[in-house]
Amino acid sequence: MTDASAAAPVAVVMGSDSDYPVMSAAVEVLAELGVATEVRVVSAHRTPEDMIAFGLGARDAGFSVIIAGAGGAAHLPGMLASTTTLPVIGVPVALRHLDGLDSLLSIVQMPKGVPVATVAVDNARNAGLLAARILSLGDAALAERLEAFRLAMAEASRAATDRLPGPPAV
Ligand code: RP5
Repeated sequence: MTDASAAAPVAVVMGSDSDYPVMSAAVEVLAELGVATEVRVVSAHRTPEDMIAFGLGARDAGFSVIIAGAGGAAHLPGMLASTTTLPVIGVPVALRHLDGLDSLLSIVQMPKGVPVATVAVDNARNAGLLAARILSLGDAALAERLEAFRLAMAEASRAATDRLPGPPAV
């Protein structure tokens, strides 16, 4: 799936199409913020040559940030980070076993020199928001949209008090 209308600044890649139900949250929040994405499956294990080619070419392809999600032996984010100097945000995808702890540790425990900014298990929405924050460093309009997003979230949080059930009568 590709947004071919403009060079997308964010690549959202994942090890398998089975990751998409989690990874779609990154695509959605970036769309809410007016940021185009290019989405593709690139597997560190099933298509390693494609993964390396993608990482090596990512900057020249016009991407500014890569969001990479994978589950289990989740090597994709780290391997991409080893092939590019673009910022890579890793999303640990929880699989049926081990509750995503395997994915989390596979992504977060990178060696010195090869950083991956890792979000919480299955929290692709935060990966999208972090990518937007990085892009906003050079995009004042996006920074304004992020601020509006932050204020709306605060308002929604305050309004949540009104939805709490009252205390029982004493
Ligand atoms: C990982 O293996 C993928 O990122 C996915 O989370 C996991 C399982 O992939 P499938 O067997 O569902 O294709 O590489």
